[in-house]
Amino acid sequence: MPRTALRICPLCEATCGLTLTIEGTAVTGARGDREDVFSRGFICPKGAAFGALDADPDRLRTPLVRRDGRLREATWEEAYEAIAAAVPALVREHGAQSVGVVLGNPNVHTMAGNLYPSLLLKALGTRNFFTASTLDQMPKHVSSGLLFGDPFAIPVPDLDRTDFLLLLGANPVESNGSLCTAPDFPGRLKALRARGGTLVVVDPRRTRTAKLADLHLAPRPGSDALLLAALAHTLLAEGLAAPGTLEEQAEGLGELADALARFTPEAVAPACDLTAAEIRDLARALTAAPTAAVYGRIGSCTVEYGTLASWLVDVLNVLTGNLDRPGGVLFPLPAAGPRPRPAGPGKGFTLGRWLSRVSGHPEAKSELPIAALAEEIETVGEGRIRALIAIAANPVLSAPDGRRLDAALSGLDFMISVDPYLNETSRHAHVVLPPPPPSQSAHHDFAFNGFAVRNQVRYSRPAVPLEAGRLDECEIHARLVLAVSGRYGSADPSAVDEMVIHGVLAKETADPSSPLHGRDPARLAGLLTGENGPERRLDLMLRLGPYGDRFGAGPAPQAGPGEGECEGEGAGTGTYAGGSGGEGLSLERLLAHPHGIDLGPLRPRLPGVLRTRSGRIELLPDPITAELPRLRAALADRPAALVLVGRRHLRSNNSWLHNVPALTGGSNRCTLQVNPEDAGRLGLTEGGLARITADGGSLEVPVEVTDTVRTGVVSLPHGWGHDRDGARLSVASAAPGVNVNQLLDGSRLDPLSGTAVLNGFPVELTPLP
Ligand SMILES: Nc1nc2c(c(=O)[nH]1)N[C@H]1C(S)=C(S)[C@@H](COP(=O)(O)OP(=O)(O)OC[C@H]3O[C@@H](n4cnc5c(=O)[nH]c(N)nc54)[C@H](O)[C@@H]3O)O[C@H]1N2
Ligand SMILES: Nc1nc2c(c(=O)[nH]1)N[C@H]1C(S)=C(S)[C@@H](COP(=O)(O)OP(=O)(O)OC[C@H]3O[C@@H](n4cnc5c(=O)[nH]c(N)nc54)[C@H](O)[C@@H]3O)O[C@H]1N2
Ligand code: SF4
Ligand SMILES: [Mo]
Repeated sequence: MPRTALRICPLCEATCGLTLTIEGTAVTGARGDREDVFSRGFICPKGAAFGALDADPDRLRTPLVRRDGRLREATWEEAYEAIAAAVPALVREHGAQSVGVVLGNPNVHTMAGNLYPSLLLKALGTRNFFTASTLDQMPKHVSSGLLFGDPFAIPVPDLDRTDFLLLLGANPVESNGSLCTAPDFPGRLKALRARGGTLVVVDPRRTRTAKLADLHLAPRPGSDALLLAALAHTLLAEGLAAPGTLEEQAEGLGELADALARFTPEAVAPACDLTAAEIRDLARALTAAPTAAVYGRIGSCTVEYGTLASWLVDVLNVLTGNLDRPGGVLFPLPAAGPRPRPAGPGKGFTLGRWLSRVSGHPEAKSELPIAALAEEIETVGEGRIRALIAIAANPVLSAPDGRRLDAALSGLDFMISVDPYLNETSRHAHVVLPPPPPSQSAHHDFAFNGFAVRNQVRYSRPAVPLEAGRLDECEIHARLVLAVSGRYGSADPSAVDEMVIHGVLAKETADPSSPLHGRDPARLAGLLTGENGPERRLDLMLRLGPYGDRFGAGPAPQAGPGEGECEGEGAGTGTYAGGSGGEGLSLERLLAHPHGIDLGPLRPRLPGVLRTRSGRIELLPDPITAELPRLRAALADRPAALVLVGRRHLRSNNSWLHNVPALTGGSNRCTLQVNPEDAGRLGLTEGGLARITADGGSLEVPVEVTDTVRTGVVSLPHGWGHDRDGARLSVASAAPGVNVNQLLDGSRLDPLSGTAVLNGFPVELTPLP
């Protein structure tokens, strides 16, 4: 008899609740969980293909260890012994910097990826740390770090209540949203319009999202910072700025007009390829709306002025009085996150505390640009990366110049991949540690609940028991921590979790401001429930979090207005009405609500979230002031004749979803979209081939002529080009498609964040016979 089990979908940031149909140990169906407190039954084709993805026969079932140059199946013992024999010795001989760590995107979608990498980094002591963030949202972390003192204090649009959404460089109808976790983003956009609200989309392509908009502007790629600066300039120059109570909370408001003086609509219009009137009208509409939210994503981050654009997004939210107010942009309060602390000065956020060895790139949020990984491996000298640990990362396809990185990886002394697939990157590993398929893993969204448009909490236990011979990914990580620190075999993997639990409780019980002050840490640890280390850690985080039961200690002192006292709304199923004392949240309580617990709409959280040195919003921080001249200089640049942007497809996900026939069937999606006017001028025809050339090399691509992309812009998606030897991707390797990132050489970066410029870089096109 088939049974059903609930599982939160890990395939994108929308975090939909799925109801899986299970026969034996196989997932034979997936539909949206209508009772899920957040997603209410929504599902997309990727979630529907959960079963096929889960059962992909190319998924690795056992570890692989390289012997005599070849990767061979091995036992877990053999795999970890190989790591324990290699890594500590390398560190002893060449120092901590000789081991690099790369974390890829799925880490934010797994419990393991959220709970262990910081322990791994601490055990290694390396500064050679790279993640997908420098191909993605690092500009937003940097701007939030500078503005609010906390790189994770990223306000999200109040999608369900706003009157006006200005969306730049995002295509949530295909991507399902990012840094704005909202199951059924498309439905929420339609609801915005249905309630009389306005949607403005800024994108050089007429995307499916743009088609839903009241207004679509298609400026030149890379010009968002200029456009946003001109919007801010207009508000200030026309006396339209209305920051309201934010005025007392922000520093630098008075200096902003001067700093942005040069960015008049007339001055930026030619660079953006918009008219000054369009810019002024948009600024006026933005302030005229009762509430409004400005939101920028990939297309405004992975560009030359990504940090400035990300900063200006929130400058506009401040100038319009929409930061931290319902209907504007708000800071979520996740259940497993830290308890709100009282307002006051914090440590602030500092950039460039150290530099990369070869090119001297400044760190941001302890990370170095992933575009600089290859040179850190190749360049001989003290501190060279000799060993690499790649977890859920495929930088050979996702980062600039895969060919160079490919070659660099093949020269490593030792490499570990924690990855379910033998792919373009993991094929270089000496040890591959494969996590089980998602049906066999528990799930909680540590990361995305911090960016969700509604406070809520959900947890799913494994839908299917762990197959014999498998290790849970949490245990894979815990053992890895032990193995690299020379403790493999002498400690149980659960000791890693207990050490964390003990550390947290020791700190809390010693802290006079903690509700646990003076209590016995060992006794509290004994009160934790959960079947394993990760569950006990989740229980601890929930209980100490903003809605937690605080081990019965009663409500914590209120930090911000309304913080943590979530009464929920109405009496819908799973609506949370606790908030203090014994009624608070714990793993046990959460398990009693398998469809999740709604914690209510987002609420204002200022000034509690601020961690700047001043204790205020620092609207014009020094690194930004120092960067503005570069943007001013851009006003005089002659734009390139043709630039490239990316695009996402609903049935894909970066580089790793191309091995599932259910998601890849049909025509080749890796086409170069060209506007008819450009195609005519260049002699390109629909279905014909073109050679495209840029800094990093050239590619042959099939041409798709379409007016959904504006003139002067072509579009090619990323994550394709699975034709390298030694991978085990039987479906993907047969698919056509090229690696767009081969067009880049890694030298174009947003300097403040180290983020690679993946959008808006110059290309040349020639037709091929
Ligand atoms: N040109 C261009 N390049 C881009 C982008 C773009 O827009 N344009 N987007 C960028 C962005 S936003 C991102 S986030 C990066 C993503 O780039 P990466 O961080 O490299 O992520 P993926 O390409 O998704 O590859 C994920 C890897 O994780 C593995 N994996 C899947 N599930 C699991 C799991 O549960 N556990 C473990 N351990 N491994 C797993 C997969 O097999 C794969 O090897 O790409 C970036 N690259
Ligand atoms: N189906 C699917 N969903 C995904 C992913 C996926 O690969 N496939 N990846 C996931 C990941 S890792 C992420 S980070 C998110 C990203 O989610 P989104 O931020 O929504 O990313 P995209 O869909 O790439 O949309 C970026 C848009 O920016 C536009 N653009 C390019 N350059 C510029 C510019 O200079 N200015 C402006 N204003 N626009 C520009 C592009 O045309 C594109 O439409 O999606 C996630 N969800
Ligand atoms: S929208 Fe995202 S989370 Fe929801 S089903 Fe699709 S892939 Fe999964
Ligand atoms: Mo991403």
